[in-house]
Amino acid sequence: MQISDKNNIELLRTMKRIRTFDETCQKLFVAGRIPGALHCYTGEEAIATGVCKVLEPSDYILSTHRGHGHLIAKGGEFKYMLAELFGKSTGYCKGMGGSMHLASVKHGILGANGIVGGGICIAAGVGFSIKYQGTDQVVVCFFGDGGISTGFFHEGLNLASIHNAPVVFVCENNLYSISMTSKRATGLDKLSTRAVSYNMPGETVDGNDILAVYESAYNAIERARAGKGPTLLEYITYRWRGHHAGEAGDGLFYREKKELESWKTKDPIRRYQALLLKEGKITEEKIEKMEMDIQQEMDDAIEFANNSPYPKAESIIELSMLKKE
Ligand SMILES: Cc1ncc(C[n+]2csc(CCOP(=O)(O)OP(=O)(O)O)c2C)c(N)n1
Ligand SMILES: [Mg+2]
Repeated sequence: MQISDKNNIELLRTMKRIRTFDETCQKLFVAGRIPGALHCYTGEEAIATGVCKVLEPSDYILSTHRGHGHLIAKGGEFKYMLAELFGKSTGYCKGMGGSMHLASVKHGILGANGIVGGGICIAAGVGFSIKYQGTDQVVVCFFGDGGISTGFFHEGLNLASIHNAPVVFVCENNLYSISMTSKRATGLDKLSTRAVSYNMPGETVDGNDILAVYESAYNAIERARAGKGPTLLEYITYRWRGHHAGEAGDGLFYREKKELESWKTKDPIRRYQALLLKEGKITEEKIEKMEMDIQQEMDDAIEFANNSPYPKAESIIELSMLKKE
């Protein structure tokens, strides 16, 4: 599949922005700056980047507890995201959502979700609503391998299928739900085979290969947009950090160091960067400038979040249904 030079660079930039944001958040969490729980996406950046690159601004996504990458790829800005993580009133949810409940409707980001698989049935509903309203939008639902054995998965895929709804189900199989391997939890070699039960196409793709992600997502999203119904995509990947930022030792008490090290050699960012350099589509100087700009964006976001006020107690009423106009 042919991707323009501009988009090639954008794919690299987005993956690097996601990595910088989450690796910085990991440090800020350890330093006690981020309340609540935090789940880093490091190692999985190609999935959010490749899938969201295909989407239009008016399309929707539903995200997970490990959702910062999805938000960044769909247009979320560092400073409002970080302010939300700090619990500040300038955050996307006025500081009341935090990492696992980030949402920004104007970007089509209908919410991260602390409930495993919690976005799947919502996505079926969003897909039905798109169809009912007759627009050509698409909704992408991200969930982990843990989400594939929830009731939501079976209900949501069934509903999306019988309504021929424009939904793309994206299973990020990072091989573990906390410490449980996906193989042990499902007995399956390929989780995408579950698509057969719901009469939709299913595909398993290397989730660390940005071009393979982009191409598979492109086909599924265009299919949904053309009114041909939902697809289940499984992307194989690996998280470099522990299940959550507070987990000691990057999860090495339930997985082997050599397994982690071998996945680090399949780093989606280094892999793509090497390809672009080899093909002469980018130079070392441009990469250095890109990294400096991203670091500046991160530093500005930290300053913005630090200097932002906490929400006032009354603001909870402004957000709630109880508020009388
Ligand atoms: C319904 C539900 N069950 C259990 C949990 C506790 N929990 C939080 S994250 C998680 C594992 C999720 O694994 P996966 O879906 O593979 O996503 P990953 O963390 O690997 O990205 C579990 C069991 C939860 N949040 N919601
Ligand atoms: Mg998982």
